Amino acid sequence: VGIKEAELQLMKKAFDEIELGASMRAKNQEIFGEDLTASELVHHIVRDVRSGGDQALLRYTKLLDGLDLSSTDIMVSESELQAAADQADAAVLASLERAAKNIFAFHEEQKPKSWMTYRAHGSILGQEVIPLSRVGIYVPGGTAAYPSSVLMNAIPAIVAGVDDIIMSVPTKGGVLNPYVLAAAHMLGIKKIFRVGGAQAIAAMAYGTESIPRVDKITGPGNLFVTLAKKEVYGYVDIDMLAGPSEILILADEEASPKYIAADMLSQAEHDPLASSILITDSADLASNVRCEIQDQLQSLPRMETASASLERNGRIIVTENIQQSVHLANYSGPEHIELLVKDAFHLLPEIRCAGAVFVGSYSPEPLGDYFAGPNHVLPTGGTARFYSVLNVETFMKRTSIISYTRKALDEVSDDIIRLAETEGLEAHARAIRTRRDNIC
Ligand code: HSO
Ligand code: ZN
Repeated sequence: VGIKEAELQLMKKAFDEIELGASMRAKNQEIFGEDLTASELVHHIVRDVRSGGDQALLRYTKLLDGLDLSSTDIMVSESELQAAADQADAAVLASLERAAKNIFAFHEEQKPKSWMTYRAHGSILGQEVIPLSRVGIYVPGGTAAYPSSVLMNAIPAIVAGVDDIIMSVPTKGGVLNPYVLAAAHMLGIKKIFRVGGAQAIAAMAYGTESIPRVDKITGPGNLFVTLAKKEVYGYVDIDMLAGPSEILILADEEASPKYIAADMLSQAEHDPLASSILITDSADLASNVRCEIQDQLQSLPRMETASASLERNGRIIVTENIQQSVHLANYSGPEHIELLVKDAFHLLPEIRCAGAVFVGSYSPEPLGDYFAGPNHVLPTGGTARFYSVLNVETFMKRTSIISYTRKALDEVSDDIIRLAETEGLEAHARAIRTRRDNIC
């Protein structure tokens, strides 16, 4: 399709290939006295927090984040939460509230129902959908401390009916982003722990003296957080393994280069590892977008991050026709895809692999990031092949219900006995036979 395999591979960032940065390597040496890979380092941290509890958690928080906490200040106090809410700009709070309202409304629609159905001879089969008891939301720190992500993670959990939602947030110097706290306060989340990284994931997975053990951990994080989620998976559930953010724009000659450039930059400003790709069958559009990006980039406050990201993972790909564009888009399986083509809804059924689809010129990605209602925690790195967007069911599990009457069981007894005997499981066969033959 006119594009090299190597180029496509660039779109797919495999975590295993991400090297430990130099400063992390030095820290690594300092802590363990050996040159560990990122996964090995995370393995040590998780193991130590599992066995050492708070003490190990505090030790790693000091070593890796430079934050000297005592057990008593791991949890954010009630007064700190209240103070953040009181100091927050009223207009920002009002916008957060309007966003929350839309997010609640959208997720309410998703709520799965338990059901029961009658089968032959009065037997009943069903499925119960049960909320998880306690979940842990990881909110990244640094420049990625997003209050919008607090809403996106917590609201589906609230709608699902989770009893206890806890949150962990890494902090620079112990100070939390006030809007992250204000968003949590708005939703009634009270247990917020100022720890982050692999050690926080381990603490939520196994529990420590200060942090209760959860059933599931959700929310994006850096490489170490992601590797830690992978490490604890199976002992707790996780939502997904998330990587840097991505946008893929599929456009034809009628699309606006200004809109496209703006949307690509909106993704590029997240992270030097973020990726922004335009696929179009119009060479004219491609070159106009290129100029527009240069123009718009100059005045961007986060120019440095955005240009690093574009240089590394920015692509403009010209195809021969729209079918090729669709093929490539599906192959890449992006986190976000924008369809900026005439008759975009016509194309929609052909998009088989993407976290979220934004249809038409007036549905730019930030609309979904903040406000429309659908979730912004989405599969990345091509994992839209098998992961879904975070949703209400992420916070629920299904249990089957089986209730047969005597007559119903009698009717199928011979089949079950035959199958049990075929598997060499005589006790199974007898459990049926005692009932069939009415031996009490
Ligand atoms: N685009 C990000 C979400 C986000 N954007 C939060 C702004 N704030 C990943 O989907
Ligand atoms: Zn965003």
